Amino acid sequence: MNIVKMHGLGNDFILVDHFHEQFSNGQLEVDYNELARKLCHRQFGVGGDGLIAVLPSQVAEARMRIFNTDGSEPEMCGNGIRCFARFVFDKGYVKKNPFQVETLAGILTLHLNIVDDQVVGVRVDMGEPILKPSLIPVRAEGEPVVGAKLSVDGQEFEYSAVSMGNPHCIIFVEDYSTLDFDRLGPAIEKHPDFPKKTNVEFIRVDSKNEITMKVWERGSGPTLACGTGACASTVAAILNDKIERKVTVHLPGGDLLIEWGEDNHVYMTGPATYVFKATLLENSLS
Ligand code: ZDP
Repeated sequence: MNIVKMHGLGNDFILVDHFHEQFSNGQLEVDYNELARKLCHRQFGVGGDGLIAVLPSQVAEARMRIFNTDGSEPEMCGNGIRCFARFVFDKGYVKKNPFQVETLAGILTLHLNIVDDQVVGVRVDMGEPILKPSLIPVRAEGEPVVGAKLSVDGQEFEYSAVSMGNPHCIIFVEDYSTLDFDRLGPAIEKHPDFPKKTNVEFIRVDSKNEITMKVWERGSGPTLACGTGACASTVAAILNDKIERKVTVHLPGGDLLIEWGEDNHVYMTGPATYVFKATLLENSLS
């Protein structure tokens, strides 16, 4: 099996190219959940924050499926879809620009920024944020969910909840040095108020156009960046009247440009980088 390793701001993915694979009964017989668990492992596998399956689509130019390191399948992945876009374009599977990609969060439109035949960045129309509690999903009153209360091990936190196809719990912090990230991240991820679990973002507002974010991802733990998380955090900070509609989000792995447009769509712009391509040996994962 051939794989390609890519990353978006240090959020790293293993891409498995099944664009031209033969389907039986319309279904490809690959256990991606199992493959993700094995390949993403940083000691026993290749290492990655997620596995991306590159697939053909009936309704868009290509279809992306994304899997977390624990094998679960989220609806969407912001950093992953930029890597996916660069890959399918460079492979010649997609010749249009902009073009559309099918995901579990719907069909998204992507625009490649090409300089000297090279994809130097991707702008993704991430669609409209989902603010209805039952759809995020979160057990909370009111819409949007802003300033809601969460009790974790007897400690109370105020949070905002936003879905970008996948759920996010956003908490404002002023000082990261006093944040018990490794304990709170997994505790909030699995908090019963989030029936499908949640990604957790701790954000600091630096100015009207700048926020800093530290993320604990559902199903993958701490990562260097999260595209959907940066979008959800921007929306949450705007709903809390803390920032303007176009901001730079500083993540441990670098910066993303996020804009919540007047058309209610969230736009994310950032890089997609190759690391290597490789062939897995037949007995390598048994
Ligand atoms: O929702 C989830 O379970 C996430 N772990 C999916 C991955 C999100 C990602 N970090 C992103 O950039 O949006 C890849």
